[in-house]
Amino acid sequence: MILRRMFKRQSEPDAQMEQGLAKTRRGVFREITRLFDRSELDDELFEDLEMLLIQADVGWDVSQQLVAELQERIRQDSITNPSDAREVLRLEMIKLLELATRNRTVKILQRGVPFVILVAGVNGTGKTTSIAKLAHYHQNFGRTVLLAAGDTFRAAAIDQLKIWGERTNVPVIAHEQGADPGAVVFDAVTAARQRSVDVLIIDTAGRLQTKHNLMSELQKLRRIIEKQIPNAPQEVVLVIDATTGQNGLVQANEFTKVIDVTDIMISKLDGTAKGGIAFSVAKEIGTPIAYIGTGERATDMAEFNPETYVDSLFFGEGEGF
Ligand SMILES: Nc1nc2c(ncn2[C@@H]2O[C@H](COP(=O)(O)OP(=O)(O)O)[C@@H](O)[C@H]2O)c(=O)[nH]1
Ligand SMILES: [Mg+2]
Repeated sequence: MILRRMFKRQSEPDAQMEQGLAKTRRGVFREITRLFDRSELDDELFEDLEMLLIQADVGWDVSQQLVAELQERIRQDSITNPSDAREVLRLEMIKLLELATRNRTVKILQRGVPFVILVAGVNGTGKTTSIAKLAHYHQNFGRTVLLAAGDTFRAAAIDQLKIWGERTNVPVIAHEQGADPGAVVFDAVTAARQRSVDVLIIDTAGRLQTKHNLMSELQKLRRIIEKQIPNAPQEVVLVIDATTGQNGLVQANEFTKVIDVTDIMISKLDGTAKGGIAFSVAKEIGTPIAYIGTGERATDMAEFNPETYVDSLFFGEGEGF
């Protein structure tokens, strides 16, 4: 096959994704696109590409794999033009991310039957903010939402969720600081059923110092939810902070070992010039990436789409080629 298509955007632009990835696009990914402005596909180009991918947080193994696949395709298709090679890379990157989305189950929400979302992740990754985003997201579909302040460690954490509740006009079930998170969750599930709420979103604590306790706590919360609503929680969202790079990945793995994470939200993509973390998440964790967080407001979120994501890394409004 000869690639005639020039490197150009194929996907529909997504304003949220594009804006959120501006830093990344102007960072390492700009250098990656520039690599292919060279006149020749020589070894140096592939070495530089691998180095830049690693710098972009794509991860050592995944970067090597991408470059190897690119070289293989170039050989097979007898590609000599760098801009054609760039298009092959683009397609390889999309394919890799599709690995992470193809096994996402389509979830059906039933009016009046609480769809329960349990949100987990290391402290500071952006759980509470992501909950506000998810609340806003479901409100846009006309769904009623209820929040549960399951992170009872700090009073500030409870207050923060309450503030988001006020801002997004969503009621919050909360107990005092230090209360048993299980009791909060029990009350919240009961309230959600009584009020026939469409979506219940549960905040959780994320202290790593007490890893064992933290994980057994999450398992306990899950059992409390299940007892009242069969098949719930229908969604367990793990929040991964894009700015923590490969470290975040290691922590994420701990969670996926213990609770059945159904969906990943990559937060703070606006705060990094790298953005490659999605590729390592796709390859190393395998849990579907469902959402991305691109800022501190409730509206700063997008549904994850591999093609739009890759194109947002390379193109932007008035940018690209
Ligand atoms: N720039 C940016 N900041 C974020 C994003 N998500 C969360 N934050 C910030 O990260 C910090 C920690 O967020 P928080 O929701 O409290 O994390 P939690 O401890 O996991 O609940 C706060 O200052 C948030 O405003 C995001 O997508 N982009
Ligand atoms: Mg929090």
